[in-house]
Amino acid sequence: MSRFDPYKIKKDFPILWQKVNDEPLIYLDNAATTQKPNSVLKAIKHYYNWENANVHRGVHTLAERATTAFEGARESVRKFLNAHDTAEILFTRGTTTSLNLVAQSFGEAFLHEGEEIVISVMEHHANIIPWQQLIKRKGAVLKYIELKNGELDLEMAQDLITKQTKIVSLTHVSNVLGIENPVKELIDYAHSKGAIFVLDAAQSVPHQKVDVQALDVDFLAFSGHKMLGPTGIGVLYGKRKWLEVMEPVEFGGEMIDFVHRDMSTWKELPWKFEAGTPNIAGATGLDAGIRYLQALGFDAIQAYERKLVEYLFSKLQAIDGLRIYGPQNVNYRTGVFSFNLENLHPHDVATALDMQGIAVRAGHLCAQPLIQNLGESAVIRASFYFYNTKEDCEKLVDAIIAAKEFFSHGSV
Ligand code: C6P
Repeated sequence: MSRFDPYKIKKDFPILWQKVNDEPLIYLDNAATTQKPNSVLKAIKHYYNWENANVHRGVHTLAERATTAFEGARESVRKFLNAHDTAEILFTRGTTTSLNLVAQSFGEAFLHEGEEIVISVMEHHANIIPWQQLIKRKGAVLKYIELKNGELDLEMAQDLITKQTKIVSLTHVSNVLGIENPVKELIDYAHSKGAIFVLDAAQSVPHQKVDVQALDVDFLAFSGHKMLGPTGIGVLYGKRKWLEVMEPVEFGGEMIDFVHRDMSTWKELPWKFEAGTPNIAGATGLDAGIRYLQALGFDAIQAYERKLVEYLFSKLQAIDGLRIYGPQNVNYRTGVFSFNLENLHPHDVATALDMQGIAVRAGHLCAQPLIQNLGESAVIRASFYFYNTKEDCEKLVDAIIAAKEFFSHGSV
């Protein structure tokens, strides 16, 4: 912990050195996307300067370098997740594409009329709509676990997950409430009823060690851009036993073994799910992002983020007229804080903060059922990462108080 110096770390992220609206940038929109350290930028540049070629095709030296870099990135992801085998690591565009792939491929093959999918009211749209579309095609049923005291209602989860359930798909950490769900318990429960479990790990994998074998999860999805990597690259982990019996959902080059005039056969895993030229540069950037996180170590990251969570939560709680959504017990919180200020529109507050160089998100956060459940149409969200500092949190709090005063005087 003593080696963990956020001020030194911040120097690795060139974008954070700038001024925005004449103020030093304070970037608190990390749940939307994180910034990229020099090592990630360098890895992408190195790839284009020295290795760029198409993968798995050419025999020339650059093609071999590109293939080695791409497959090396897959091995990094495998180790990162502690997956058994690189065959279980599929590169996708991100969490959204990964979840759609499971719905379209596993769902298409194994979900039958009348069977049930269980999700929760705190899901991101990417973990709602693919299932809505699937049940329409299949005549199946979609059920929602509701909230109780700002947390997932676990009794309701047990009532809803039955022998009729084929798929349970839940978020690990909510992008609105910042709460971490007790997924191991739920995975075991789903399995005891014969259902598979899909984990949306978009907001957890960037902040903590996630071990797919220890969790025994069937599928896990995440996005590279939320963990220092570039946009357009993500991962779907799937147990080999499922991926082997699933059909691809995209077809074309790269994924075929042999193409006849009237039928084709597929390559082995993982390539049968990766049609077309993949995001090779993106994979090398993700690889560099993973290395950066591993060099810091998740124990140190989590210990540091924990301190910031406690600090910011207590400061926000002390602001008169500010309502924080999600668990009021700080132990259940992560670095995602959604809130509203009495009588003020979230977009006005976010704009006022931006004028002070502070980047936060405002809106429905791609989680409309949850925002409606909270009785709102929009919220303000500040979300941090390990390069944020206590000073960033102080400035946020001061800026919220200043915005509140500005608007209340403006309305007199
Ligand atoms: N949430 C946010 O500001 P993509 O867009 O595919 O990289 O990730 C989708 C996604 C899925 N699940 C969860 C829990 C998420 O938080 C997100 C992305 C961003 O909250 C952008 S809407």
